Amino acid sequence: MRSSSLLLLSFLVGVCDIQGALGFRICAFNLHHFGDSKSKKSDVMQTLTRIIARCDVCLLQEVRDSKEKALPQLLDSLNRYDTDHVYDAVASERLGRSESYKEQYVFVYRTGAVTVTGEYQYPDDLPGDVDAFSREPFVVRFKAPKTGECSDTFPLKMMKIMVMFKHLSLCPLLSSVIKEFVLIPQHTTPTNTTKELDALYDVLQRVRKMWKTENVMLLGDFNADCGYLAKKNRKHVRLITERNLYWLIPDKTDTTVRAATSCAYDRIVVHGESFDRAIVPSSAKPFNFQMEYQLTEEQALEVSDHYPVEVLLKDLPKVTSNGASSLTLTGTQETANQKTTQSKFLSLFVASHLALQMLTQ
Ligand SMILES: [Ca+2]
Repeated sequence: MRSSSLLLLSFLVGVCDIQGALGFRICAFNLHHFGDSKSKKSDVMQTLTRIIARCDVCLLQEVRDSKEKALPQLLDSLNRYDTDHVYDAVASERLGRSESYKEQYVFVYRTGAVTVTGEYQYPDDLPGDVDAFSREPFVVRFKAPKTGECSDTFPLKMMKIMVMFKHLSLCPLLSSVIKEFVLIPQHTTPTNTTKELDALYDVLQRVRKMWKTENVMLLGDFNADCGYLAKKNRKHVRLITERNLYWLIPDKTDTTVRAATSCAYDRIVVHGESFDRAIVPSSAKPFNFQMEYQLTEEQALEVSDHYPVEVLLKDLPKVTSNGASSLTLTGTQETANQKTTQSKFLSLFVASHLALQMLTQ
């Protein structure tokens, strides 16, 4: 392959990495007793809205909305705050062994970015291990049509026009992106963390088999650190020991708001190499909303005692409906200008490469 071709190829891969860095954001947030009283605090609701509006899909935990008013209010607030997107939610039943204490799992998502293609409330009926969980995973399958389109996308279409790549499919280079994935949420019971984390492995196997998919992410407040998950017990947790599982939030991470504590309670784990490849490298991290929004510790604790954790999936540039070479991605508002700049840069590069071809022929 000629050097100009290699240059173009490396540029293309580079561009895809840049685009990936803009990404599709999945978040998990323990809202710490989210219900009626929290929904009446307007500053808290405003901060929650700003946090959740950063995400294409956001798992909420500790939703204790017995009056069923707080969640609709939060959705309303999101849709008023971010008019570029429409937010909807899918929620589990109220889960828990005790009648007096129950929580819901809720997935808030942008309707333009994903569609829900399946829901499965894990029945916790595994023979020999019935009732392993206090809050059984509410598993949801999502289709994200805007991630991972490989054919007829810009710049691929342009590349096909070019002599050098007429017979070369570039799709394998972009195989790290995925279109459909499953999220398994879990908020473990602190006193039963080891057991519940291990049992998540059984949930994973059942979901893989049931939906014939490898693209599964497990996420939530696993309480997977400090006093709740002793180092000596980790060898008993298949979610840690089994192969093909990637823990994206490292053990040294602090997902707690209190300055006095540092524990990696909240985690994101992906199953399978292809899903792992679809992750933007080093993008998994807590979102320190206290620092970001310049809150005092007290103000931040009003919102939650946890930071959300988040991760970016790579996605691809596309031709817009008006045929222009601008890029349409599922990222957030603040990245829009970057995308346009990159698009112009890419157009310029392709044009100059074509000119070079003509001159050298
Ligand atoms: Ca149970």
